[in-house]
Amino acid sequence: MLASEVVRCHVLIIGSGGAGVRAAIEASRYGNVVLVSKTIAGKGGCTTMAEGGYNAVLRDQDSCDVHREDTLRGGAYLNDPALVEVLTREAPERMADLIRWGAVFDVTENRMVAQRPFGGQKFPRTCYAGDRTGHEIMATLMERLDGTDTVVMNEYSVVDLLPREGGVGGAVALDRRGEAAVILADSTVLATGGGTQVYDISTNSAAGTGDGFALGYRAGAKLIDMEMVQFHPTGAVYPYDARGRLVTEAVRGEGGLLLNTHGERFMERYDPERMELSTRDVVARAIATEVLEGRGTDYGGVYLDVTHLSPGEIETRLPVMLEQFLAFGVDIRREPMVVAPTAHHIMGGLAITPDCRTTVPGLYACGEVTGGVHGANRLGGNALADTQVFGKRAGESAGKAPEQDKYIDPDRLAALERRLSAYLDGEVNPAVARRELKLTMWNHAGIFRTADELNTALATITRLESLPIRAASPSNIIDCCTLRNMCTTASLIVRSALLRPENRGAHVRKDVTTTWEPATSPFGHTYVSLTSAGIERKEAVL
Ligand code: MEZ
Repeated sequence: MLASEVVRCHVLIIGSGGAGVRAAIEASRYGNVVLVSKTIAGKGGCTTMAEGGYNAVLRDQDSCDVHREDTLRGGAYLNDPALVEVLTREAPERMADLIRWGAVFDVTENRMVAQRPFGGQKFPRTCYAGDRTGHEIMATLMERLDGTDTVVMNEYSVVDLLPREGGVGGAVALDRRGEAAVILADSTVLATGGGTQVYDISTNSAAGTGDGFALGYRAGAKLIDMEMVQFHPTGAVYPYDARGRLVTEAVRGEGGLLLNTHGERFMERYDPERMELSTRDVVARAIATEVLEGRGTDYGGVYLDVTHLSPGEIETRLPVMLEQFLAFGVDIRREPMVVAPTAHHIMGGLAITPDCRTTVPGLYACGEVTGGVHGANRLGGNALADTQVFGKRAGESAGKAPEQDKYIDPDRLAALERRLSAYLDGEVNPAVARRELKLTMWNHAGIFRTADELNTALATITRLESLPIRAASPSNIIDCCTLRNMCTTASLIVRSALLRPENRGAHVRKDVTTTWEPATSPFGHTYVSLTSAGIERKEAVL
């Protein structure tokens, strides 16, 4: 099964969303690049599904300092300030790259890039292409990638990173038939995106199974703040099969109102100043509370209403929303949507430096698989900017890395082959275990948490991890590997949630009464690696 193909390159990029493709474009200036994509590159990740926008300071009345302060405040000051500084300073330059490469954003009457308000921001700085911003960005990046010599390996899933003396030297990937390729590289970039598919209800594409968190963890990297899971306030609630699908924040940015079944604009009770444009953690909790306290709809959601906007405004500014809801039998020009929180983004991840080095030599990371940029709560519109800013930086750092010996350790490969082949003799259908994992995470590690619930989740995850999972054929081995990654990601989330004894940003422990003013919390990052786990304490504050 193994090593049917051996590929050697300067830079290996794992992941083909906005961060991975941006990294590949940059790295290809320095040497030969291989990009491994679990899906068809450019089609599968979450970037293409990002609807509402990209935050960048483009007007004299706005400033990078204000963007930085909005991001830190929104992130409950858990963000790494150096990463936020980079994000906010470089987002406009990376936006300019996209425009130079042909991306078409909406413009104002005087031909400036149009910007709309998004939650938690003091200035309307979210640039957009209708409500298909990510799609426009991804199409542009893919065209640009085509102009480089990058070799794209479509529909290959990485099963493990390959160690090299004290670091990482490439990866092993399986194609759809279960045939392996060994890719040896001087430097390796993880750009695998997020993992909220570990929850029952999620906005993520099917590819969002948290592979990168698990690959990085197994390779010895340090992960921070994995408990910080963003629940997007507004996911579709019905029909059943569409549950969780993203209803963009742009709906609220364009003036959409949140109402409970009593017709109340309930955000007045939770954030009277910012109302619907409060930060996502606050709005998601508000909606969940309305539903829990009996003021939700029969479907378990609240109303999101844009019927006061003109049909023309809805048709031009929210065309995807209009089309999506028409397909569900709802005309949002005439009736409200029903929405509820949905797992959207993991704000924790691999610890990185501003030049995207992880704690493991030879391994770089960018985009959602990293932690520290968004702190305890991400502002809508900062993720697309993150992919471009840190994608470029990761590609550049990996590209500049020196050449290394590229060798295959036959013992290591033989052990991997034995582990993968064992799945063919397993007993339990991975789809059954996957279902249980997703329900467990949704029910016990969601918006509101307690230590008891988290321990229940951890016990289930530990049991699922030990099951003899079965691959019905070699092409199903990857399903078993994916389940293993999902279990690892879920376990990292839950273990980290148990480590943080405070309520902060998206992390709410109902059994913990301690709430600090975010800026003065004595706690820093939670961290988990193969060798240690804990929470940083800021002695100076204590
Ligand atoms: O940054 C995001 O998550 C985003 C823009 C999503 C959305 O609501 O459209």
